[in-house]
Amino acid sequence: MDDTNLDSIILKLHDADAVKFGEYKLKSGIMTPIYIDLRVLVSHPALMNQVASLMYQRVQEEGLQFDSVCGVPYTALPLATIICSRHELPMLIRRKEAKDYGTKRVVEGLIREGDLCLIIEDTVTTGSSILETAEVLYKEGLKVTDAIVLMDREQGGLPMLASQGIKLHPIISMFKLLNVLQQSCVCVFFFFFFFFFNAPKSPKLTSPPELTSLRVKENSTEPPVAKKPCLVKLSYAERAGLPNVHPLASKLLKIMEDKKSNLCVSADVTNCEELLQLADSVGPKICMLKTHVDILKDYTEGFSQKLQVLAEKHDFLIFEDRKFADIGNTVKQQYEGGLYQISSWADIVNAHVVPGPGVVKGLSSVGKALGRGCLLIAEMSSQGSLATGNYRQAAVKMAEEDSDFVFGFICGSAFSMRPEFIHMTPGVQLEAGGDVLGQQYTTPEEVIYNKGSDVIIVGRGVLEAADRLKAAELYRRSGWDAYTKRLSPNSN
Ligand code: 5BU
Repeated sequence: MDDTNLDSIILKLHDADAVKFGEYKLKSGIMTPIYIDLRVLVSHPALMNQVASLMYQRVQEEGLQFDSVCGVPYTALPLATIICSRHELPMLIRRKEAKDYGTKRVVEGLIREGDLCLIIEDTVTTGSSILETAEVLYKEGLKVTDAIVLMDREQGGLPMLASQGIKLHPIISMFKLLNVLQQSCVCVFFFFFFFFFNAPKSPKLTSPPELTSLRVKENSTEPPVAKKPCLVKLSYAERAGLPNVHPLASKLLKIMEDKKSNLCVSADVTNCEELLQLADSVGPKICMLKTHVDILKDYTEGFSQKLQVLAEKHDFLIFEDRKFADIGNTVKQQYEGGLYQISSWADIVNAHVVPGPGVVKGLSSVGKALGRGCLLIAEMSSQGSLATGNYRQAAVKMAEEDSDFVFGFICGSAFSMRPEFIHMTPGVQLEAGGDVLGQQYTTPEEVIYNKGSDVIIVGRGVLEAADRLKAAELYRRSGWDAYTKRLSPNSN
C-alpha cells in the first residue's frame, strides 16, 4: 500500500472531522480521548470513494477469496456498497433488527449454504461488532474467515477475532494515525503517549493538565473480551496463554512469571569456563542468558552443549545476540553453519531489519522447524543510532508478517500493541548514564514501568560487580518490582 496515499487519507479524515479529540465513550463502554467517527464520510463522497478504493486494494493485496461481501451496519454499509458496485461483487445486507412483516429476514441477499462472506467494517475496538455480524451470518449457514477494517484502535480486536477464526486486515492502525497527525499537529504528540503508554511517568514528559484528564482509562462497563486494552497492563502469565503467542514467547513468559524475573544477563566474557560459571551462578535469577559467541577465545562444540545443560538446570533461554544483517541466503548459512552452528543451541537470535524481509525468511527457513524464535532490532541503545522513526514501524511490519518465527523486538520502549510480542531493552544499569563508546543506560524502573518494555538486558551492571550473583539479584528485584508496580491497578 502506498504510504503517501495513506498519509493523505489520514489527513483528509482529520479535516473531515472523522478524528475527534475530547472525552468519548465507546460502544464497548471504554472511555477514550480519541474518537473515530467515520459516519461523517457520507458527507464527503470523494473521500468515501478513496477509502473504499483503499479497502478493496487491501482485499486484492491479501488475495482474499469470497462469495459475497457484508458491511457491518451502519457505517460500513455504504463502503461495502461502493466496493460491490464498482467490482460487481454480490453483497449481503445484515439487518440490525428483523422485520416483523414479510420475509422477516435478518440478512438480505442471495444466501447459499457454505458460501464464504467477507466482512467490511469501518472501525474496530474490541472486535465485538464484527463478531456479532459474523454470528448472524453463521446462523444463515455462511462462513466468515476474513474482515477488512479501515481503522484498528488496537484495543484487542485483532487477537480476539483471531481466537474466533477471523483474520482481521486493518488498514490504518491507531499508531499510524497518531504518527501522521503528530507530524501536522503538535498536540497530538501528547495523545499519542497517553493512548499507547497509559501516561508514562517520565519526568521528561510534561503534559498540560487538561490532557492528563483525558488519559485512556477502563471504566466499570469494560467489555467482556480484551479486558485490559493496554498491553502493559497484562501480566506475563496472561500473555503466555494468548491464542496467537509464539510457543517460545509463551515459554519465556512462563519462565518470567515462575522465576519472578524479567532479567536477561548479557554474558559478555571472553572464555568459555568463565561464561559457564557465570551461567551456573546467576542461572536461578534470570529468564534468559545472552551471548556473543564470537567474542569467546576458546569456543568448542562442547561449550554450547554444557551451556544447554545449564539452561535446562536453571530454566532459562539462550539468546545469541548475533544481529544477523545480510541477504536471506547468507544469514541462513551463518545461522546453521560455520564454526558456531548457532541454530543448534540458541533458542533465540536477533536480526537487523535493514536487509528487508529476506533476512527473516532466511533465518526462519532454518529456525522455525527447530522451534527457535527471532527478535527484530527496532531500536538500539547506542547514541546516534539511526534506527528511529519509520525504521521502527518497518520492524513492526516485518514482525507481523512472520510472527510464526519473530516474537519480539529489541527496543527502548514498548510500541507494538500486540500483547503476544515481547519487548526487550539493552542499555540498562541501576544508574542512568553511559560509557565512553556511546552506550546509553536507563534504569530498570524507567525501562519496565515507564517505557512498558518486558525484559531488561544487563551486561556490565552485573559483570563488573564485585559479587555478580548479588548484582544479578539486585537487577532481578529492581526489574520485577517495576513490573509489579506497572500491573498495580493504581498505576497510570
Ligand atoms: P552492557 O554491558 O549492559 O552495556 O551490555 C549490553 C549488551 O547488550 C551488549 O552485549 C550489547 O552488544 C547488547 N546490545 C546493546 O547494548 N544495545 C543494543 O541496542 C543492542 C544490543 Br541491539
